[in-house]
Amino acid sequence: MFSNKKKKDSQERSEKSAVDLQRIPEHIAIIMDGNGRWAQQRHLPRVAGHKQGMEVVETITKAASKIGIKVLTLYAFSTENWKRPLDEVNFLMDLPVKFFDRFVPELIKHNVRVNVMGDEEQLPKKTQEAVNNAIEQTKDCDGMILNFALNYGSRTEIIAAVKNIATDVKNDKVTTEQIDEDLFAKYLLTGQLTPYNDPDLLIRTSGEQRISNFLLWQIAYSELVFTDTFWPDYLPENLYHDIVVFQQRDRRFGGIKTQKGENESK
Ligand code: V07
Repeated sequence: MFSNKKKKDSQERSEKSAVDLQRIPEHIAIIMDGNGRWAQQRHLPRVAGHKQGMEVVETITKAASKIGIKVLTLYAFSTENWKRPLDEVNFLMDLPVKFFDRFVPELIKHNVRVNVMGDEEQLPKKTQEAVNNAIEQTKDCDGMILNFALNYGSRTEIIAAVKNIATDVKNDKVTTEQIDEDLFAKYLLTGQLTPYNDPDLLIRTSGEQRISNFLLWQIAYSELVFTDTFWPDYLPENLYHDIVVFQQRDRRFGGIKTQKGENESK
């Protein structure tokens, strides 16, 4: 008879062994949905789901870094989330502070570098400080990048890129002829992630099948995986499973697939 722990460990091992370590997605992005519903199901306040969700960020970060992911982008707070009740917003704004105290030493041990993309200016001072400290203290880590989308919205990101390009054209730093996909990508917030700007795999938890203004430009060729699991229940074995789903798909980019499953053209 299996104990729960043993059963969990063996599920984790079997999902992990199904992963082809030669074809790990380099950049995974996750919409961490379902924290509120997870809590409501347990008759807990919504914020209990966010708290548990933060623990899961830690576990999944370690699992992702161990199997060789280069960038893990997590949608932590969207520009729409300000519309939530004030109590909930306040709690959310405290999470980077809690995260910093609890997890930054662990991240350094795992050689993980923190990056944040989104409008930082609108965040409370204490949140900005926690974020900047996390970035600063992990800046020499050269393993996986843990990239938080915080107060992020993709349309705003695209408009900002357009404005910055327009300014650079006006100041003769860029010519209109030079504007192409590669140049445009450098002006997006993911420009800092080069050469891993675009996610290979986008996962959304909790059953919703929408993009919700996340990385609109960058997911042009991404595989999309929607899973019913709520984010606070998401375990390393779920991540390995979703990577296997990714590996089983044909990634053709409109080109011709070769026998080895490599792309002949992008
Ligand atoms: C947040 C926990 C995860 C579930 C989804 C929403 C709630 C980690 C951070 C964070 C962000 C920046 C940073 C360090 C940590 C975070 C918010 C919400 C607003 F530098 N988790 N988490 N930020 N949740």
